[in-house]
Amino acid sequence: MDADRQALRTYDPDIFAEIAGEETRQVDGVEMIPSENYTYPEVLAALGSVLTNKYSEGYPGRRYYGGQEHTDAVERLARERACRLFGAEHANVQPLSGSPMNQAAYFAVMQPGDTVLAMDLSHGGHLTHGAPVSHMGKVFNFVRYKTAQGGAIDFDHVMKLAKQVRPKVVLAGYSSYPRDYDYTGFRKVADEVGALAMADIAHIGGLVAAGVMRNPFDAGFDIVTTTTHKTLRGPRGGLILCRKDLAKAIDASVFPGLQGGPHMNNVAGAAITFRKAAEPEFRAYAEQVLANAKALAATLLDEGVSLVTGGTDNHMMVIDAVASFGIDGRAAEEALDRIGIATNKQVIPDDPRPPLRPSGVRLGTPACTTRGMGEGEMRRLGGWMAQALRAPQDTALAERLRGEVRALCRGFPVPGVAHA
Ligand code: DSN
Repeated sequence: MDADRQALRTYDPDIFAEIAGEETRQVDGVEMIPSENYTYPEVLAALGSVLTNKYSEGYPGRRYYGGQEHTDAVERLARERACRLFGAEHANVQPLSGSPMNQAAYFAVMQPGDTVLAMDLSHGGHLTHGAPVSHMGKVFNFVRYKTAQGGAIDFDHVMKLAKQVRPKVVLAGYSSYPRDYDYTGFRKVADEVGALAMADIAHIGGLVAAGVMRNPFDAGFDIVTTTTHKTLRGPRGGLILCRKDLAKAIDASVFPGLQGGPHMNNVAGAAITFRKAAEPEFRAYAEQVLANAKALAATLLDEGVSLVTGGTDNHMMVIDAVASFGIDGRAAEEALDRIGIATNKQVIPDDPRPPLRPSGVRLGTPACTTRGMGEGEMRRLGGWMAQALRAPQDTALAERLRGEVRALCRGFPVPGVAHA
């Protein structure tokens, strides 16, 4: 054990024990929440570095505090690498996470009360895409489109809505939608009504960076936001990419508009992440994330499981647990937790059930792919999941499957965890 860990163990054994417990949980279980991943040891080192001590309000070369020679260099590297990776003209690397990132983007280009066309939450949109319970849903006028049968976007419907409500922003993006988008369709809608086209690719940022999913900038989007910790595999954080002429407004909206000092240890971690994501190994990982999702979806479909939209084109899928097993999403999440597979309950399109007891459960393959699991492991896991969900009360079965999952996990180390 290194000296810092030893010091923590001595000083605060309670917190030390919880961190050690979480390490064991991550090692012994399969992480299938599609927004989670294991970051790189190099990123963990940056997060735990002295950069966490530094206040850096402002931007490189224009700060409100002294002593910025190293933080300026870090932020410049992060911005340059992000622009290169995504083909963007400007990058703001300071948003603390996904929600502030989208809030800052909205306030950069809209006034309170302006209209945004975005995806309905139950069809896959995110809270910050105008859910009435979110602050953004109160500040801006979100009009929300739904997906058509099978999950496709009905662009005639989106166009009709846009002509009616004349949005300032047409937003493409989701946190629970297992298909890819035709960004040119959204661009056409935005052009027709003189709106900006913005994409929130928080979930698929890593897959877009690797070139295995479509990049909204290729369709001429104006603003693209992504978190840095999901498929990108970096530290928790947000990234706003945009056209050069929007850079000033975006930067002013992040700081001083919404935030104070950026977390420079995170910015350093993001810079490392963007460098990693440009390497051939990352492309191989991203291809495997998609192959694993296809294999897992095919296994579940073979088991007679009902998947929202009938399958997946990205890293995630949503099981309709009520239709498949006659249990709600919370019961399904708990049954899978008992066998060591972490997932999350999820609303499905026009779900008649409440958010804490919805009809669905959402799964994804980024984290287990980072550990090195492949299609063979997905087939085994899919079979175990179906067994567990068919008999959620069977404790002997759950115990046996828990043992199988633990044994499987032992063959796939978690990056950054030194011990098993
Ligand atoms: N919490 C993220 C997710 O799980 O999709 C989005 O904010």
